[in-house]
Amino acid sequence: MSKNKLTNSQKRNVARRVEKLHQKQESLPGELSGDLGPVARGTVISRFGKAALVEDNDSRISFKVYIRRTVDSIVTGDQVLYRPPLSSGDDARGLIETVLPRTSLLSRPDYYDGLRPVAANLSLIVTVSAKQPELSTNIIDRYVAAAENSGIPPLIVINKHDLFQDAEKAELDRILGVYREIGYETLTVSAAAGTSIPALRDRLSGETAILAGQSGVGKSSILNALIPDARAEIGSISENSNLGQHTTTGSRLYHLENGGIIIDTPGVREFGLWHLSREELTKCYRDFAPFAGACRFRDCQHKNDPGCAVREAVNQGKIAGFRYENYHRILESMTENMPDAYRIPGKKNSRK
Ligand SMILES: Nc1nc2c(ncn2[C@@H]2O[C@H](COP(=O)(O)OP(=O)(O)OP(=O)(O)O)[C@@H](O)[C@H]2O)c(=O)[nH]1
Ligand SMILES: [Mg+2]
Ligand SMILES: [Zn+2]
Repeated sequence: MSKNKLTNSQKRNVARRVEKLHQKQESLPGELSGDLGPVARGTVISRFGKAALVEDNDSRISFKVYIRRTVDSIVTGDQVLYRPPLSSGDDARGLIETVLPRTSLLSRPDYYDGLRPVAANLSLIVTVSAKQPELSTNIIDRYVAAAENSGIPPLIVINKHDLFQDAEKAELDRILGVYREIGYETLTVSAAAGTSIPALRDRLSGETAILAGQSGVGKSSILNALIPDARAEIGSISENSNLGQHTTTGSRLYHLENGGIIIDTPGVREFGLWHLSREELTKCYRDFAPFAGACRFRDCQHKNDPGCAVREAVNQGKIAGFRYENYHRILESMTENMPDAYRIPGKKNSRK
């Protein structure tokens, strides 16, 4: 994937940093100095608290590592310069020295902690939905908007195809047809029955993809179907709430035999979009673009405004009604559920 390759100037930068790090031993924490091997390039497989698991890019051997305090943030998928531990005991730890420039970053606003990076260097966001816990175009639209905003293309995957009745399959086809018409890829699979798993595996060849979606839609089940050796833990759907039980607790990167990379993530209740302004969300609605410029007013809210070309396109069937409704529902929920940090102090329902 050309997208994941470093430019020449980035390569020169990396070479310079490796050179510097080779010269500089003195700033290592006392207990680590001397126990570390030479600087090498690695991929962050997972992150836990102040430590991480890094896989060497040449040998594919994984090491537990600490993260140098000067390193800002580390997420699954990051490319790093690190030193492996020289001993092989259980307590042995290497050290991440630097994070290399990211080609892309998927972030998610956390209610308490602000915008948090989810995974780096992605080339594809696989948004997973399923009949269970709930098939919702609103949720799909949230992930599609997050993908658009981060400049990473989405692949809309519907799992648990085995659970759909024939009439429901027709409705599902209609919905997916809308997304395909806009230009998004879609794929219906069943992790349980193995349906279209080979097609998904082929599609992921050469990509760095993330499995994203609500808890219980079957992200880890899809991962295990793609890579049986992954043996990721699978949870059940609660009979009381019909929700997943947040079985996967941290993101983790896996290699496919065909060279693809896939990252399994914990399910989230709601992929928040508070960090986007109304204009930014509108830009994420690619199907609105041909019309939004033709609205009578420049600051058109695309609601009841006179001369709204977007609403007119919906009336004429040129924009799907559910996309338009989701757009407004997302906007409303963005303001309603927005953490105070994003609000203008003293002004209810207003964003900074
Ligand atoms: N019928 C059916 N059930 C499935 C399928 N894929 C997954 N499941 C079931 O869905 C439930 C949740 O699966 P997981 O793979 O743990 O879901 P997840 O998305 O990884 O959930 P979190 O890790 O909590 O985010 C389990 O009971 C699976 O057996 C499928 O294709 N068909
Ligand atoms: Mg899981
Ligand atoms: Zn308008």
